[in-house]
Amino acid sequence: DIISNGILKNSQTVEIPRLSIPEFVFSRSEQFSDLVEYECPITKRSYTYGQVRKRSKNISKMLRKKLGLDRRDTVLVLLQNIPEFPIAVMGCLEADLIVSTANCMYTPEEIARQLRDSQAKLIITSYELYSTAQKASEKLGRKLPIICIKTLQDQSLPRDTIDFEEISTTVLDVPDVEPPNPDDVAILPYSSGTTGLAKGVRLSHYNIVSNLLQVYTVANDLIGTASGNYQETTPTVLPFFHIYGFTITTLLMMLKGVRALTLPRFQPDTYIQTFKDYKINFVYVAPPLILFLTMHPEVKSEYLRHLTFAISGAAPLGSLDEQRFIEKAGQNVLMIQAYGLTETSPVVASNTRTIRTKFLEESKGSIGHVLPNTEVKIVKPGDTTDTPLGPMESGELLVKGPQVMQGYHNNPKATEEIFSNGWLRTGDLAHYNEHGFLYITDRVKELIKVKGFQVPPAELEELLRDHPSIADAAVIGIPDPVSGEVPRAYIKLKEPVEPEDIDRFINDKVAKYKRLDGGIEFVKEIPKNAAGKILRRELKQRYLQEQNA
Ligand code: 4UU
Repeated sequence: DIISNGILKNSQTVEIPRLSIPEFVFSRSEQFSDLVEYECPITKRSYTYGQVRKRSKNISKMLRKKLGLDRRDTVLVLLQNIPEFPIAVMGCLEADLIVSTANCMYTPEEIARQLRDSQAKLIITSYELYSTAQKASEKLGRKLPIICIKTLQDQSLPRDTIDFEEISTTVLDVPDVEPPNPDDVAILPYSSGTTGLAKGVRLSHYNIVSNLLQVYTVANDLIGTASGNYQETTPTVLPFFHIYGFTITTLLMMLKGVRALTLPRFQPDTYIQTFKDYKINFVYVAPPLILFLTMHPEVKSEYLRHLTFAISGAAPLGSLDEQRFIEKAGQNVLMIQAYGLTETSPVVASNTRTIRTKFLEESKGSIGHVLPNTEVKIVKPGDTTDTPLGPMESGELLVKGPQVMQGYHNNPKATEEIFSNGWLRTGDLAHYNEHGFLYITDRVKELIKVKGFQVPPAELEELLRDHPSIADAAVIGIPDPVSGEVPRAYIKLKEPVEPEDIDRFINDKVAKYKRLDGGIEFVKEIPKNAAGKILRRELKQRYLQEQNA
């Protein structure tokens, strides 16, 4: 909106209250007490706004006064998208505990690493994920208490677990837990940032409350506020453990009284059924879901007729894909792109202004304008002075704002590296036009994104180097029409081995989306610079050239 000396800002600003997440969200959602907040469309179990509020309070007291957790201890939440997920999280936050959200597709090895790194004291999981949690805890060599959630009445809880239903319905006759300080860390999701392995991202109550209000300011009129019999409905298929699902599809919805339909995982049939059974007002999705809704023959245009908007983020969506979606869903549907990072709570920019400006045509494929209270600039990669570039000049995007994380957990070196004179380096290549619309064009960081999920190449390389026949390895992301990108490995061998053997070795240890679906290539040498840094961009250039030849 406002461009001055190469720094982009929004003309609006918003005042951010010094409140914790539960204080802020619950005060806003009090008016919706009798409305359904979360509903599982498969089992039909649901909770009203009032029930969520009560249960959160009960849990907070139990965790602190009965289960012996101290203020600012960390709880690892390992859950699929179920109605109890946000209840568990709010309970922990109200108890001034730190919630480390874990990927429910992870293997026990991957969970164990996060347990160790985050120093979690307790795990909250579900009947379905209990064995992963238990194996991870075993690998840690320290038996952590586990709170378990039943998703069906007839399930019997594993021995030694604490019943979630019990801790969320027991009313302890003790004073409420004192609300967290806004600067206390609230959540600790994991992200690899611009380089290396996944790190805990320290997001405070203030960071998240800021981002909620920043997004609310520009997106408020997209969603109708519930009142009386009026309530909007959205299916929530983006995982709650990822920052996009966490801040937007769980917390932001609470401010409007939305009914969120929780889908435990993406399954084409159940997703489509949700559109048949409910009037769906809007969707928050990632590019693969836009492609699914556009291409899948079973998704009829009529299922999309109630949609007022679809917001896509977490990976690039081409303007042609935006166009095709609108053709199927109808001209009344706003196709909006948004952009963010785990490190920024997550939202930095969104194209919600499209509706109110005449620049619709010029904003195709754009992530829109920067949010209120946020500044961004584009700088030449490698320019240590961070001098802002002008319109249409391509460079790395830097961000400043109240939603920017405090830093990485127990990792001052990585924290120092990602900040530059108070600005966060996104590792994304971008430019803006004369109207202040931002475009993300490429990634200069190592990160690979498969269907919007993070795959840190360093993690796969480390695993590969553990294979007895492998001397060295490099991993890059190559383009894929369905997933956006897929990982591809370049391997220097010590002794002959079949690629299938390497695949098996990796597949046992990582979540499915991290598998080497882009193939394996054996090489004589891994290209590195003088400092020993892998030249991943060189490998990628080479790969793309070979494809074009
Ligand atoms: C091109 O993916 C996210 C957060 C996404 C998000 C959340 C709320 C988007 C919109 C929204 O409203 O976080 P991470 O940490 O998993 O991945 C961050 C990286 C970015 O650095 C960028 O490379 O994901 C990529 N990315 C995008 N790329 C995120 N959004 C976009 C986008 N276009 N719209």
